[in-house]
Amino acid sequence: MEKPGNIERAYELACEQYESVGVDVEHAIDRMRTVEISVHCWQGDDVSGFEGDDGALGNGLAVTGNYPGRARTPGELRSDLELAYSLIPGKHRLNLHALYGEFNGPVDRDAIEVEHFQGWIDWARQQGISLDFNPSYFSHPKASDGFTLAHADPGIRRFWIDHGIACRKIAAAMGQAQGNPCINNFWVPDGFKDTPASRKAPRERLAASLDAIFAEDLPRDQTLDAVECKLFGIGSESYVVGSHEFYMGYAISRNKVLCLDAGHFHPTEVISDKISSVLMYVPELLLHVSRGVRWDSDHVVTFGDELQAIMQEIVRGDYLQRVHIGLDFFDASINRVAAWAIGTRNALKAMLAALLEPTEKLQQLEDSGDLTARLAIMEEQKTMPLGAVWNHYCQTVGAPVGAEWLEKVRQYESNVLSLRSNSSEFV
Ligand code: RNT
Ligand code: ZN
Repeated sequence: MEKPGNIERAYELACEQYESVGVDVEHAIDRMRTVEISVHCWQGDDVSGFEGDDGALGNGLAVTGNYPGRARTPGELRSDLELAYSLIPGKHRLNLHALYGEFNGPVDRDAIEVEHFQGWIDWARQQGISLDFNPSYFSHPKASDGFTLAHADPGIRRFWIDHGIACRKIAAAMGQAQGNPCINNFWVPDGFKDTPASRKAPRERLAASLDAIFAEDLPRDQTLDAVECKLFGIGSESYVVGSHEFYMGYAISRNKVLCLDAGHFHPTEVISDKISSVLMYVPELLLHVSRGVRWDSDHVVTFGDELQAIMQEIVRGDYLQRVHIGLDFFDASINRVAAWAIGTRNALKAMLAALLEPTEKLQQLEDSGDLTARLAIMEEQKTMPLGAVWNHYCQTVGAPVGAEWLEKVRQYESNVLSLRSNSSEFV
């Protein structure tokens, strides 16, 4: 464990080094304090939710691993989240899915109401955090053939339209309670395993269904609708109705937030390059920061090139107010609280690295045509003492420094998680 005095000494030296390249560390830290990450609830229980049916995950979502200790109740999930938040510097949001409501008895998705989320709203207020939301268009008998809002059957479409409408009301109530907009993200799995005879008809139906859901204008200070595209999924390899082009056009024409998930494109395609393009035309972006390994595998976010590039783009483009940063990964092969801590700390560390860049200087060099210096400084930046500033930041906001947090997870595992029965059916 680092000695507190050493952390401060290292920080002072780091400040001098950053200052020598024109970076004001205190200013970077002030900006860092305003960054809120929307932590996804579904890492805690393998996207199971609390509908009480223990149904297998479907619609192309796959969680692998059988690490013991999955949260089985709202109380367990909250307790796990409280530990995770205590390991992450700063105040962050919680991203809930509709299937995480507290239902006393069966309530179908088209009938969910604010009351089913009152426990979450109260808990969030008590924790001082804000909520984001997602309708759940998967793991349901009416989604079992792979289609929901784009289904050929109008009755099934109606059911899912009503789910979307119900979710918007819940999101608006959350936003009203917390005093800032709850981002309500629509991802639908609809697609075909094999070659469609009509790529057109399902897209027309999806647009019409979404228009029906969004028919009522809700106050933008309470909730913002986001739409998430995808290239392909397991079981929808040949065609996904809600492709990038589909939702890009939809978001622009309907003034919606566009959601870009880092795992939803071709493996060599990166969302960092898309941010400044789509923000030319859509008001705001939601990111699902994730990590695909060969495919949309939702691995825990690591401190890799693309994560750093995403945060650099947000800072370089001065988009901190227009980009909502959410996480989307689920790994059941490691301790789930540790997964949250690792992924969220990495996202924040990458944000700090971006804020510690001499952005203006780099952009001036670029404008003056000095591309040699641009590359030289970008490369020097990679070995600047980010870790010293990160440790200082964690310490000043009362979060664990270095791998200290792992010890807390281990204690919790032996005192709490290991006592839970291993009900995960995914191996
Ligand atoms: C699926 C999408 C979607 C989900 C969550 C659970 O491919 O990424 O965002 O992961 O809604
Ligand atoms: Zn996603």
